[in-house]
Amino acid sequence: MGIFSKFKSAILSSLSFDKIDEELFEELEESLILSDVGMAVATEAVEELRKRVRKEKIETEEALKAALRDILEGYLNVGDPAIDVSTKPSVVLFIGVNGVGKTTSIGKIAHRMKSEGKKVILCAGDTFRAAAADQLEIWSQRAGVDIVRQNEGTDPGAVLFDALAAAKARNCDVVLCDTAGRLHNKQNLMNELAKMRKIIDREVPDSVCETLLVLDATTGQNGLIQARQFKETAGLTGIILTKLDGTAKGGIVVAIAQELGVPVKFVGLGEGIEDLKPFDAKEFVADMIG
Ligand SMILES: Nc1nc2c(ncn2[C@@H]2O[C@H](COP(=O)(O)OP(=O)(O)O)[C@@H](O)[C@H]2O)c(=O)[nH]1
Ligand SMILES: [Mg+2]
Repeated sequence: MGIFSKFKSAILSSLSFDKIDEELFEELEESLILSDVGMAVATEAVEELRKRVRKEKIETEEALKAALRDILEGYLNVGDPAIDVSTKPSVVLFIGVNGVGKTTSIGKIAHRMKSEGKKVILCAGDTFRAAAADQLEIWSQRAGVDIVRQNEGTDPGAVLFDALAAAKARNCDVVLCDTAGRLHNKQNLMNELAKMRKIIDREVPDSVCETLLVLDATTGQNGLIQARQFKETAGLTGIILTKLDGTAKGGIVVAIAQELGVPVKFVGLGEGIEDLKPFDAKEFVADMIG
């Protein structure tokens, strides 16, 4: 059973492929919309499928599914699915609204990177609530990596400054930086990120810096709206899609990748430290289409 196999029942299993006709195309489009790929993607994908069926004289269910897989995979392959950690240190900022799974994803990714032999340090950039740094500290202990934190209410830029200094002094490979969900407010977010990037540019000028948007898959189309807003204000380099274990709505990543051109890097599949998987477009689509 595949990781994303919940989609399978959600999408194509109820369709009858006896004949490839207009009725089937319409049913396919409906099924795609149900999986939350969005109206625009569903329409475009099926239109493309119609063309291919004509051009390639597709007649069997298998060939039809292969063509649809290929079309959707094309939408998902919009950039490097790996997090760029090619400089020492590299910096990764995690942004997104409250409750989507930023802190949890940082813990999982820290664990993963550490097991790959990287020296990781966490930056408790969500200084809005004391509990946020406490939560990140628990993850740092679970993952067995260092953390830099300060008191509640400290300027996140100051915490990042300290974390970068510690990363240099301790010869770390990667700095994973948490942020506060309240940054969702446009102006706040822009100001805060501009400040953080300035500090990064000054303190570790040759470092690559990724800005990853964390999205909760269970929110479906709402995720697309968040992604649009964050892309406009924050200049995203990737998406982490969490809570795919609890939903059949993950099709939303197709809409996000297709519309915004931002690659999905990891998916969250539970609350545990191992419940994270690199995103694999081929596997995802195969589970979706069957
Ligand atoms: N089922 C499931 N729960 C998750 C996943 N990622 C995070 N969570 C839960 O979502 C809640 C919010 O996570 P948190 O990391 O605090 O979100 P943040 O506010 O964005 O930092 C917590 O209860 C997490 O355990 C996931 O992939 N699957
Ligand atoms: Mg948090």
